[in-house]
Order: sequence, then structure tokens, then C-alpha cells
Amino acid sequence: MSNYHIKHLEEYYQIYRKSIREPENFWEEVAEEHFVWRKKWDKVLSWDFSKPEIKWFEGAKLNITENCIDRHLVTRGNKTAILFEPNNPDEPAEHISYNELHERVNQMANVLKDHGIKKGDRVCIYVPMIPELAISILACARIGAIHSVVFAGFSSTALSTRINDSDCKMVIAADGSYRGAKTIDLKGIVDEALESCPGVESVLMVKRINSDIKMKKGRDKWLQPLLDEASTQCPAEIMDAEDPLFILYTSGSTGKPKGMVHTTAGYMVYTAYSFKNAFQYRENDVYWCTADIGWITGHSYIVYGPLANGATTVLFEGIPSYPDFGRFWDIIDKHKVNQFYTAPTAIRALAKQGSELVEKFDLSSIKVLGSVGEPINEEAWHWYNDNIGKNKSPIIDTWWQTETGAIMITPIPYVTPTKPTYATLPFIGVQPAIVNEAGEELKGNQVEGRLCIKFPWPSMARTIWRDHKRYKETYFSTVKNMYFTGDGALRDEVGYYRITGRVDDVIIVSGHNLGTAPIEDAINEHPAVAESAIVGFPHEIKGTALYGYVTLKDAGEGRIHDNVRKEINQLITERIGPIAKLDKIQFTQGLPKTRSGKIMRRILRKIAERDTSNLGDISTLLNPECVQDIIDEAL
Ligand code: 6R9
Repeated sequence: MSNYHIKHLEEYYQIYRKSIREPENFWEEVAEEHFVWRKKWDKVLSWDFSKPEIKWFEGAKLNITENCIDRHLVTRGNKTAILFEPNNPDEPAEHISYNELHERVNQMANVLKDHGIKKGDRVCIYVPMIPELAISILACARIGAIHSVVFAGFSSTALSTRINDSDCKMVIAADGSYRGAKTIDLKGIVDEALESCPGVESVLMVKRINSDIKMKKGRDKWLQPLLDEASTQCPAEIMDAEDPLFILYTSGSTGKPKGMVHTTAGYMVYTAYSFKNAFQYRENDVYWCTADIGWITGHSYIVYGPLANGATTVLFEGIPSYPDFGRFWDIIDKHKVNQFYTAPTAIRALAKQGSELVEKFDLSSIKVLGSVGEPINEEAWHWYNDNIGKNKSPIIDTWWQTETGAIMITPIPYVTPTKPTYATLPFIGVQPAIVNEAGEELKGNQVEGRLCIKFPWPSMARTIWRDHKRYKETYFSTVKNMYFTGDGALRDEVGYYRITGRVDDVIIVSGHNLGTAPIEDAINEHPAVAESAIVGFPHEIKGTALYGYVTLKDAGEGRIHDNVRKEINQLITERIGPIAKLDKIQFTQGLPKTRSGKIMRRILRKIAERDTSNLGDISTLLNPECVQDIIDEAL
């Protein structure tokens, strides 16, 4: 069907209009033609945002692994499904074919069943970026167990909170992980976490670093001997369209993490369709997303989206700086990667290293570059475009969230003309709205406000695990009859969207609304600046004034700092206006970040307010140690 692969802008508009005018017909056609069903649906969509209740493909029966694996066996059995690139560049890459994936997923599924896991049970997966992580996910889906992947870098407290919140019966874990030159002991973290998780009956251990770990009798078992004994056949459990597929935790603005629940059919249809079109994936392309599978980006665009299309998806265990900062480019060259999807934070870190490391490699296989996770600043966009895309591969700046399940606003490469820092146009079937403080939709172009979505799309999260009230309050109570994203956005004169940052990051200075992202963009243009973050702090006259945390490429001091301070404010004045000038600038060695690379402004705000008594839980940060340094420097 031509609808499945968009080829030019006119066609985008045509398909987009159809998806908006007749959403049910549109998604029904996609679902009919591109997936295998045990039974077709009775109703395509029913929804009520006031409850909120959303159902797609009600009455349909399917198993997502039959769509991601079994159906490819006839035509793509020997094709590489997962291309595993280990942390150590001297360890050979592993090509897992669809045939082999089928066998390994079935073996794992049989082991889970032997350990009493049934449809609807929750299984926590705490495994680093190795094939067993994807295989565990798919094995759960095979038997209808609900997987809850916890990023294998989270602390024991973060792990136990998540295990208990969803009452996981089983944990699949690894003895440890490799990250660059370091090995990380994961079993120790698991043991500590499980001291406060009485509901966990069994722990299955993947051997990765061959460390000498303690096994708790009656609870812990090595996985490999069990897999070796298990049958390579395991019938797929037949699931209802709206049966939960997985829970994935995302941090809320306050309090405990939210267990977002994604269901089966809608998630499958939309992630597969968006993967194909947003990356313009063609048969035999090699696709690589550098995210960790512990985040939604990895769930949707390393595992489910690519496999549902019979794609080859790269799974990389390591980090961009090991053995040196050329590793990403080395891997692209080695495996002839065609689509490369990463985060602005990685792009900035790599750009800081200059372009010599890039030039050593042949990147001519690249056709599409992707960005996700935070607004991409202009400087990073250009560096990515010039040095990696060589001005010929379009950058797709993809905006979406754990809650949306899949990409919502993005250019379609070779179809939508790109514009730096703009996520551009809504994806097929997505109906964004810009809403003002009073909750009224701002129609027409050249408007700015809060980003909402006014119509359901198939991959939206259906609830927060056992907290439907919080789901309603967080997403459906700010604006009547719309899903509220928590982000701000503007729509320019041609209808392109630019995400301006979290709405809670908007700072009102002397009655003017200022977005943190454009100010940070301006600061980052300064040649000496590596990264920056802006927060508000109380000011006698302005109400709130701006406080900037700035890291420099080379630590300067004294007079250099004074000069850079002046120049930063000059740049801001030029780009935005004097109103956005910073009242305080603190030079610092690092910025506190979440494991997925987002700057934790909440903590920076507290320090700027000189209120460091209660910084909340900082244990899940990527770099908790920098917090004390920033406090010390500030005082
Ligand atoms: C996929 C993912 C969601 C939040 C989102 C927004 C920010 C993500 C972005 C972006 C600007 C982009 N965000 N992509 N902001 N441009 N292309 O990252 O999910 O971890 O849940 O984060 O990330 O603020 O609301 P998640």
C-alpha cells in the first residue's frame, strides 16, 4: 500500500489529511495490510479524554512477537535482526538472524514459563545493553507477561521502588556490565534492592562479566544452563489488543516515578509505521539507535519498531568515548550504518572533541540522522549536519515522550525540508494544539504556548500502573479534552513546530516569558562554552531573574571568566534581547544529568535559590558527585 511509505511532501500532506479526517479508516488500513492478526478488531477506536479511556483495535487478538519475528522467517530467516556490537572493539560483533532470534526468544519464554510466569505477571528486566536484554523483552511478550525494564545503571533504591510499584514476581538481571574501561557490578545492586522486595520469587542471571557473584539459594539461578535445556518452540500467547505489553517508569516533576502502561496492538501499529517512515527504512538498511533499551527510545526504536519491519537493528553495549571519542564513527563505518539516531547531549560531547576523529572514518553509508531527547541547539545541529551528515543526510529532530510511545513531531527525511532546532511537522495521525495559559487553543500560525494533543493516536500510554487518578491529573486536567505534554512549543509562519522546553522551565522575568532553550542556545554559541543551563531565582525587582550555569571547553579562570561573562550577555542581548541577560553566571565543571542525559534543572534551581537543604533524591543521576561541587562553588 502506498500509504505505508511516504515519498514526497505532497504525499505527506495528502496522507496526513486523510489520517486526520478519517483516523479510523486510515489506521484500519495500516493495521490490515501490514500486520498479522489472530483475529481482527470489532472497533478501531473508542475514546473519552474526560475519563480518560482510550482503546484501539478493540476485540483484536494478536501476539506482537509473531509480528516482530515469526512472520519474517519465510522471507528473512537468515537476515540479521540484531547486530550486537560489544563494548570491547576487539570482541567480534554478533549477527543474530531472525531464525536465531526466534529460537532464543522461545527458549527464554519457556524458561520463564517453567518458573511460573504467566500472562499478566510482571517481570523486571535489569540487564545491560546485550542481546539478552532484547531477548528477555520479547520472551515476556511471547507469553503475555508484562515487562518492566529498569535501566541497568539505576541505583538499588530506584530498582526496588520500581519492582515494588508493579509487584514484579521475577527479576532477570546480569552479573555486571561493561562500560568503557569499567566493569560495573550489577548483582550487588540487585541483592541490595531485593532486600526490600519480598514479592520477588526468582532471579535469573545472565553471565556477562564472569564475576564471582553470590547466588541466593532457592531464588537465584544462572540462565544459560536453563536456556540450553529449553525447547526452541514456544507457542505465542494470544493477547487482546488492549492487554498491557509493558510498564516503563518515567520521572514525574515531583514524587515517585510514574509507571506508564503501554498496550499491545496500538503500540505495535504506530511504532512500526513511524519507524518505517520517520527513518525511511528500506530493506537491507542497517539502522542504529544509540539509546539504551532501558528508555522508551530503545523500546520503540531499537526493539519493537525495527523488528516489526524486519529491519537490522544495531545494539551497542558501550559508550561514545571508549576506546576513544571516535567509537560511534568507527561503528558506522564498520557496519555501514544507514540510519543513525542519537541524542543532542552526545552530539555536544562529541563536537567538543573536534572533527579530526570523525575524518578518520568513512561515513558515506549514512542516509538519515536522528536526534531525540531534548531540544537540539543550533550549534550542535550544524555540527551534526556538517560533520556527520556532510550536508547531505537530513537530520530528523524527533519530538516525543515515554507517554506518547513513539515519535509525534518530526520531519520525514527527504520529504520535509528541515530547519535547525525545529521538529517541523506532526507525524501522520498526530493532531497537536498550542494552548494559552487560560487553556484556549491558539489557532493559526505564529503562535506560542503549551503543547497539547487533541486526538488519540494508537501508541499513547493508557494509564499509570495502578494510579489512573494521577494519569488523569497529570495529562488530562490542565486543558479540557486534550492530552497535555508538559512542553512548550511555537508554530512558525509555515506551521513548523519548535519545542521550546518543558513548560515548567519557562521563566517569567519582569513579566516576560522566557524559554530556557533559546537562551541556552545563545550561550552555547560562544566558542568557549561547552554546555549551559538556565534557571530562575528570586529577584527583588524583576520577580525572577536568570541564573546561568556554564561549563567551559577548557576551564578558564579569573580575567578569562570575566570576559566570557560579558561576552555571554552580549550574545544573549543580540539573540534575544537585554531582557534575557543573566544576573548571575556560575562556571562549573559539570551539570547534573539524568541517566538519559537531561539536565536536572530542579536541582540547579534549588542551588540558585540557595536552598540546598532538600534536593530530593539525587541517587539516580548520572553524575551525582557534581552536585556538591556546584553547591561549594556557589557559596
Ligand atoms: C523520547 C523521550 C520526553 C521529554 C519531552 C521533551 C524532551 C524529547 C525532544 C524533546 C525537544 C526533541 N524531548 N525529544 N525536546 N526536542 N526532539 O525523550 O522521552 O525521556 O520521556 O522525555 O524530552 O521535553 O517532553 P522522555
